[in-house]
Amino acid sequence: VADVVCLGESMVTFVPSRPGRLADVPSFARGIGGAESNVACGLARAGHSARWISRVGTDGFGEHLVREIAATGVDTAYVQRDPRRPTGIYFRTAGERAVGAESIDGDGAVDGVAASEPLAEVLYYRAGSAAAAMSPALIPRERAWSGRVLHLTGITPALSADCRALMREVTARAPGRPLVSFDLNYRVSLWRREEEEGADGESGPAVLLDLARRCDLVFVGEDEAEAVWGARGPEAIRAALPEPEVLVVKQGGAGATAYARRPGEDADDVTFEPAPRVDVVAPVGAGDAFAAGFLSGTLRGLSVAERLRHGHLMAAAALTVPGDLGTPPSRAHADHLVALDATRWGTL
Ligand code: KDG
Repeated sequence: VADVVCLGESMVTFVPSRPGRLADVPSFARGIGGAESNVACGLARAGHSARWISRVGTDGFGEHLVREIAATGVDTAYVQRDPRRPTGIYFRTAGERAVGAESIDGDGAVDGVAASEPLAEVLYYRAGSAAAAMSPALIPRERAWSGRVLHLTGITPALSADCRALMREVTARAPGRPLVSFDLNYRVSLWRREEEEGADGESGPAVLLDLARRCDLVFVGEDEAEAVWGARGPEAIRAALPEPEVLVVKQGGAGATAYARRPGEDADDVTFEPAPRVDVVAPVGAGDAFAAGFLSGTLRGLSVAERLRHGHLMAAAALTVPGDLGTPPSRAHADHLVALDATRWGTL
């Protein structure tokens, strides 16, 4: 039994080899991306057994993805290969905020962004990918669930009607199901396409709310919750989403607030932990690293405050590199820092 099973699409990522707009840069460096595999890699690097379940094409990009993810220690034995569909890819720049055809950090809004602040452009080429064909027939349910935690995100239901059916199946409440963790990851342009062209015309906000309500642990960014549900601030978000036992609201550079229902009661314990100061290189992957840190703390039975600090620590490692995956501190160093308040960490 794996500690954590992560299910979702990963893509080969192309990041400009020198700063600039997609329109201008002449060449790109290849990396890997995918919210759920990022979480699996973070957990594997933190010493947990992690499995990633997905589909890739039989092309070289699929081979590269599986090889790179397996190299971090993740079990990739259940990744399916599809000879008829390609592996998804995407191009992005490394700005502070996402904007353009596709948004990586939720709403893609440019309002309020200072002219000097660099903007990220994101272009996905993933429609019709091998992973978009994930469906309830993907793998036998008992194998998918042979973990203590099943981690999912709101990207998968934005890929296709089949993916939405799969998400509903794996989040159905059934005896003996693992702890189901869900990171909202609202990708507005994927939903726009699905809402316009999807077979069922389902709306992103409604699908995401329904799915989040079926999960035990939910991560949401304050900005994205406002963009998707119009809920402003942690209290309003908790009021809109009272079902999960634990709700974590990420508040950017300020920190994160966790609502954890007291066993047998209707009331929550509310814990805020400030984020450490970091010199941000690229924000992509930080949310995934945060989830990996929080999940690692959950698996190790740490307090909610310590889980949040572990999340911040892993996020800081991802924020300070251009790619999705940072190098987290050693277990001993992490344990030392997690025992302290982030205000005593200094700049990471
Ligand atoms: O969280 C980082 C991911 O957004 C990135 O790796 C790409 O999975 C991705 C997506 O669908 O946006």
